[in-house]
Amino acid sequence: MSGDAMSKAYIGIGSNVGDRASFCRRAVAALDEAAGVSVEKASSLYETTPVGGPPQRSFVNLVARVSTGLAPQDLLGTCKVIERRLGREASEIRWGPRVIDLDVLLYDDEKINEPGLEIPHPRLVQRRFVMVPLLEIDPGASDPWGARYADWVDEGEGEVRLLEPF
Ligand code: PH2
Ligand code: MG
Ligand code: MG
Repeated sequence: MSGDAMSKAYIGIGSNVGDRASFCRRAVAALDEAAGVSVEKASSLYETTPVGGPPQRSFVNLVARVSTGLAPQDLLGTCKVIERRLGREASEIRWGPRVIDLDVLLYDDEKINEPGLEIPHPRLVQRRFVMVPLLEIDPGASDPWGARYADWVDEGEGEVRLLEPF
């Protein structure tokens, strides 16, 4: 799509059911294969304590940076299709166990507040399982108002430990 304006987005990926790392890697591969999306960079995989929800197994999390020609709502739709393809069931407890979860965290410098889609992701800064991998791939990442995420990483909740390189 040379010449077309591509957008840059960050996708948060997590799993805490079954072979968690494998689900995460399959999600990255599926993103890269999706029409209009290419994965530019993926963080390491982290094992993270659950934040919110019922008592549950620890998660494996990572963040991927993508280049995309899709509009934000279409990128979200692609994420939902991948979740279903990897076996995610529709009716789940909020913040409960899931085989795979893909969240659009940031999309260029856009600020979006629509039903089902809020960008930047509203809980990004409170979650170390998002902030740590995001800052690994882009230490200078900032929000659409210009605040640097590196200045906020200590505000987050939960423990994060490096599991394996991508
Ligand atoms: N996702 C949630 C709720 N809590 N905790 C961790 N550590 N990792 C997650 O991906 C996660 C969570 C809701 O999507
Ligand atoms: Mg989520
Ligand atoms: Mg989600």
